[in-house]
Amino acid sequence: MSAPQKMGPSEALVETLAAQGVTHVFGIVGSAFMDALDIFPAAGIRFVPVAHEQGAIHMADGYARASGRHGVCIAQNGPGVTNFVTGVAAAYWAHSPVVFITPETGSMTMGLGGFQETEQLPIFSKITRYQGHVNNPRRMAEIAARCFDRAILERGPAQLNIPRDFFYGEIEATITEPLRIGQGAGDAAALDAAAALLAAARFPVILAGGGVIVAGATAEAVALADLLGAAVCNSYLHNDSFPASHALAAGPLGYQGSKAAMKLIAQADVVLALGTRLGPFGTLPQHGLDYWPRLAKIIQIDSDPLVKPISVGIQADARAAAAALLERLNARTLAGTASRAERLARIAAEKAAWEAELTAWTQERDPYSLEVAGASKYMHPRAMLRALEQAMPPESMVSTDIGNICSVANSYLRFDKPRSMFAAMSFGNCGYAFPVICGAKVACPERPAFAYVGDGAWGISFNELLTCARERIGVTVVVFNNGQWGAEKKNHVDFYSRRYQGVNLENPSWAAVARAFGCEGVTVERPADIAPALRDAARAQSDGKTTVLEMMVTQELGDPFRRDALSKPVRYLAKYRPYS
Ligand SMILES: Cc1ncc(C[n+]2csc(CCOP(=O)(O)OP(=O)(O)O)c2C)c(N)n1
Ligand SMILES: [Mg+2]
Repeated sequence: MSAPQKMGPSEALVETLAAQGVTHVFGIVGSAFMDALDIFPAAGIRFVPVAHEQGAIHMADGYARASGRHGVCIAQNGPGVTNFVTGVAAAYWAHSPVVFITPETGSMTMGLGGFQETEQLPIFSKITRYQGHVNNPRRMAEIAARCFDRAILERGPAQLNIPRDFFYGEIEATITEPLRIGQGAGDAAALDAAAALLAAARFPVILAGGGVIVAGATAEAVALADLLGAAVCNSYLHNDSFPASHALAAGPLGYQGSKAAMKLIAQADVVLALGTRLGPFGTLPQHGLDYWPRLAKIIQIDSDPLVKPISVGIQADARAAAAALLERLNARTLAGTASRAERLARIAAEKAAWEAELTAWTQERDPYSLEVAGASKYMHPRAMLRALEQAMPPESMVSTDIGNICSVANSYLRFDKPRSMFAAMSFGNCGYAFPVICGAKVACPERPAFAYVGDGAWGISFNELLTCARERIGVTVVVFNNGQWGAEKKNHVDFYSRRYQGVNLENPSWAAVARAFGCEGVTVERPADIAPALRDAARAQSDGKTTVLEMMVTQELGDPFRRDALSKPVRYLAKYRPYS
């Protein structure tokens, strides 16, 4: 902690950012925070100007998810700040430690309905882990530091709200060191009970979630799996929670996940859910498999409140808890040892079967898909996704958007390193993937970076090509051009007798659009052209050049996400009867 010193509130803010290790702040310039912005360079902070504030908050999210450090963004009071809303909600459900700084209308005019005024705390109250409001300029450093500390501690977004006149003046401020409080391994008695269950297990399975990534618990998860001879499933959209090349890695559960993972967890007598809140969408039946083992003992280790019925709950840091379990299990005889060889053979067989099925599954076979693909000269999405998987350079980071093809991609995304996959998580907003990968690339410039985006979602987000070109951020965007909002069209096909409304897209050449922005743009029509195009695009990244690979694909569609959430339409009024 520094001794109290005379400074301006802007200096107190910027000194706090520097003390918290901030090197990048995403945003759009605005008069409200110019006094602080002016001194960013002197504090070693690069301001990354973006095209839209939603891009800034998503970039901060991607930066945080890739680096494990804070992602930070700032905007003009009023409209700049309200443009953050969707991105804050997305970061909330992705458990990203972003700090978004929201200068507010001046304290002397607040409530008078002045220019760019809106109450900025209520808007974010349900999508933040912490909200700090600077109610007096003398508290700038204290409240700013608390936002940073709480974002890490509570694993989610923190808002720092500052009336714009409070950037000015003379104060005495103390700059504090970051406060990092370990969560520890959890309750000792619960750990004993968990160890007893695992020691008695005949068919233990580990479910590795996002908490493994956040806590840096990969090594402990691998050691536990090896000791127990347990298959390891990834929780939904966390395909980077366990090394995919490990013999015990079974792949992801959930929508468009791995049948091997689902068939294996269905056999479990004990599940160790490590670093996952067991959210409701993560274990929905898939591929016709209702795989969740209701009779199994469930041990859940997570820092979040618990969702599913469980046998033993441990609120803890995944790494510390896994280490504590290892210590206990190392000292015990494991009942599962007797059947270890047979279990490993079963795991290998299920994986091989799923791999063979995926290889053969080059296109969708439902009547709609056969009809539209038969008339098309373009690529089958699955064949394209397989080719992308095979061409993906090592150490790559991939962000995925919301859409049918992005969802099907789940089966074809494998990672050996944590902090590699950045899916739009439970908030599920189209337009997430591209700005998020830009932020991830800024955090990890040496890693190849790819965004998977449907053509509809691309329409929401392509404005950030401006940022890539202007700031020389080199990423590769793989745009799936199927000429439709496919995921929603699937519902029209399945439930509304193909009465299409607002789902067909007329696209420009997205490759030409990219070139007009000063980026590279390549149209790909054949799977054989994917590997060379991806290689060139990845190479261009090191020159700070972004490439859009426009994938021309058929309109076929994979299984929908929320079959459970729709019903066949029922109409009572005569004029609407044809619509049933
Ligand atoms: C911001 C936002 N608007 C609307 C939706 C509803 N929605 C979910 S998936 C989807 C279609 C996505 O289409 P596209 O990006 O082209 O991918 P495709 O399904 O064709 O692969 C839409 C509109 C959403 N999730 N987010
Ligand atoms: Mg589409």
